[in-house]
Amino acid sequence: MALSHDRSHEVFQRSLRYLAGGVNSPVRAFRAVGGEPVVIARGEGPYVYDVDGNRYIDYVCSWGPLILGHAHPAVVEAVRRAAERGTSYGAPTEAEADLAQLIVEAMPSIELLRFVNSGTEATMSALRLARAFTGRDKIVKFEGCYHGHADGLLVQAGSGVATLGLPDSPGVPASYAQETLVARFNDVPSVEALFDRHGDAIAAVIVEPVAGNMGVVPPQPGFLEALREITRRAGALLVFDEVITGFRVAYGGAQSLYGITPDLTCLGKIIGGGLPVGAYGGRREVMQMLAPNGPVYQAGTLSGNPLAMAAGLATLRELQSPGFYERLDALSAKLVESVARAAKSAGVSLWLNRVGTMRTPFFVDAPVTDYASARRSDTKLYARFFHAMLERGVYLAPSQFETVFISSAHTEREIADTVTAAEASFAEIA
Ligand code: KE4
Repeated sequence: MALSHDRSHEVFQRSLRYLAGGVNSPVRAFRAVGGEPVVIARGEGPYVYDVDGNRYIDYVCSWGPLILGHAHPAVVEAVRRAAERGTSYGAPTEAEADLAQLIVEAMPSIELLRFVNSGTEATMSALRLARAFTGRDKIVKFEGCYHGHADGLLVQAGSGVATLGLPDSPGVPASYAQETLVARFNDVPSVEALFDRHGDAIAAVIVEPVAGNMGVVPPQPGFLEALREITRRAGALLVFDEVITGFRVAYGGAQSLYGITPDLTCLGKIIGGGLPVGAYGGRREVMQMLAPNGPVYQAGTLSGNPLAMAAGLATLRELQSPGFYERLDALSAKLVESVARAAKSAGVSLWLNRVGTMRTPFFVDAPVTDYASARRSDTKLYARFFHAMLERGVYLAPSQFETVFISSAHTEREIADTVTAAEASFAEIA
């Protein structure tokens, strides 16, 4: 029996009157999968509930931050207690030092850091710093990788840009875009070619060490090592955008998982426990260039906000519990294997990429190792699968080119229910 979405429809129609596209971030509008978004009323553990009272097993997890699930008691209590003391001071607080210390202890490549309010601010600021430190202007990014919506980074980006098939965003002056060079993920020669041609003008290479915004694409053996060597040799900085992977693929992020030491790291999502946050940090000699120590300016009214710090601290403290990542990794592996089996028995071509609790089911019958291969996915079939699962109470990413997650609130029960829904959904769309 189809779920009722009457109230979602009513609320979304009202949103359309006041909000551009009815949303505050494009991917939420369901444009890539069709239909209207369900309007969420609340979350609890592994579930979200829409305004019609329908319950869904949530695999979007707010696009990554909610590694503990929705409304985790420790996070709610920490935010409540912080709010009761006041919500913002615009002055140093102890919580900022506490959270910064946890992050520095988790990621030794980060000797100093700065909190900001989003991943976009983190990457934008890190690249300004890299340009100042090297005295160079060009940046190398990878097609299909997304680093937020700062002007120079909206070039052949992933996530919502890929989802909506936007060539690149209008409004970015050609003079900015031309400072951004684009290579192919997992393709070392494409990086070497750019350095051969522009080497002494390249300030930094920015990369998602595990791509999450073309869907999940793991780094092939040697790829990250090559980026480290090429940048070191050329005097450019290696910037790891760990906004998704930080504290997600391991407590020490992808840099600990793959044993690579970047010069700068960008963080977000999990370190704010679901509240607005970003951070960037790295080598002391680079970070010392930041005002007030040095000439590179970056500021923010709500940076290091007490509520975000409280939620981040409560979250990271939970992540330190023994066996946290091992249990989650095993559950994620079981889910992927079961869904792959279900697709195979229904005769549906599926290529599943997974790194820990990051995964993407690509509707394609060949390996997905970069943006070009990801783009071969059947996005129309993905859209049908998305809605078939939604109607069976499973909330996936409303785009083929995104990552889905699990949280520590997900249990064998939710995995079993998801597999049952997937078996029926594959049968429906095959
Ligand atoms: P925010 O500015 O959205 O906090 O972070 C930008 C960002 C930077 N780097 C990486 C690797 C990211 O994945 C993101 C944002 N991720 C998207 C989802 N893939 C956020 C979801 C959205 O845009 O609504």
